[in-house]
Amino acid sequence: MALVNYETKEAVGIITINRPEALNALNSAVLDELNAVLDGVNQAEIRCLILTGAGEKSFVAGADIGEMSTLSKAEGEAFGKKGNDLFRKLETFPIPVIAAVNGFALGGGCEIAMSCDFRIASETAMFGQPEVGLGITPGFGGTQRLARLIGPGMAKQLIYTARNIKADEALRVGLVNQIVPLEELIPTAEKLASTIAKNAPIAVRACKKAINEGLELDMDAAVALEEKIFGDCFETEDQREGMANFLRKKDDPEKKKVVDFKNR
Ligand code: CO8
Repeated sequence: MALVNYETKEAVGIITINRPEALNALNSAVLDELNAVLDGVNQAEIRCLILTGAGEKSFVAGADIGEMSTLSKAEGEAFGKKGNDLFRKLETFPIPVIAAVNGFALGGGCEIAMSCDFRIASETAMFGQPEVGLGITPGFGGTQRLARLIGPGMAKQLIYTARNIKADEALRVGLVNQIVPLEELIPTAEKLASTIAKNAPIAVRACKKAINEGLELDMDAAVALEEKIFGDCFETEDQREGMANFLRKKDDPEKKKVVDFKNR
C-alpha cells in the first residue's frame, strides 16, 4: 500500500500521508513518496492542494524516531537536508497548499504543516515541537518557520519547553487559521480549496510568490517585486476576461457573473 495517497477532485488535489500504524511518522520512504507525488502533480489542471494524514488520530506525529535513533552526525545532517529540501519544495510549490491537520502535528508534523500556505485544524489537533525532550533540535525547519509564524518569543517558549498545545491555543497564537470538528475538516478544506481554485490561477500563484519572496526582502525591494508580479498579470487572458466580466456586469447585471478562468 502507498505511504502517500493522491487523489484529485476537479481542480483540487488531496495528498494523504498514509502510515496510520505509526501515526503517519515521516521516515525516508514517506519523504521520498511525498516528493514523487509533488513531482507528479499536474500543475496545468490542479489549482490547490490539501495535505492531510490518514486516520482520525494523527496528522503527522513527527519524523520517525526509530529511524533517527542510530544516525551519525553526518547522517543526521543528511536526514535534516532531505526533510528541509522537501518542505521547501512544498513551501515554494507554485500552487497553494492547505494543511488539514487532523490530530497530532508534532515535531516534523508541525514543521510540514508550517511549510504549507496555511493550516486549518480539527478540534482534536495538537501541535508541538517536542525535539529537545529527545535530545535534538527541530530539524525540518521548525526553529525558523515557527519563529516567523508566531514570533520568536512564543516560538522559543514552545521549543525550549517542548510543550504541546491544543488546537484552541494554536489558533490563539496564530499557528492555525480555523478550527472545525474533525468530521468537518476535509469538507472545510475542500470548500476553501475549491474557492481558491475558482479564482484566476496565474494571479493566485503570483500572490503566493509575491508573499513568500517579499517576506524575505526589505520593504523597498518587496514592493518592487510586487510591481513586477502585478505587471506580469496584464499579459494574461485571465486578467482581460476577469476585468471585462466586471465591466459587462456593470452594464447589464444579467450578464455572466462567474468567470471561467482558463489559466492562461
Ligand atoms: N516515530 C516513530 N514512530 C512513532 C512516532 C514517531 N515520531 N510517533 C508515534 N509512533 C508510533 C509508536 O511507536 C506506536 O507504534 P507501535 O504501535 O509499533 O508501538 C504507534 O505510532 C502509536 O503510537 P503510540 O502508541 O505512542 O500512541 P499514543 O496515542 O499512546 O501516543 C503520541 C501518541 C503522544 C503522539 C506518541 O506516539 C508520541 O509521543 N510520539 C512521538 C511524538 C514526537 O516526539 N514527535 C517528534 C519526533 S522528532 C521530530 O519530528 C524531529 C523532526 C526533525 C528531524 C530532523 C532530522 C535531523
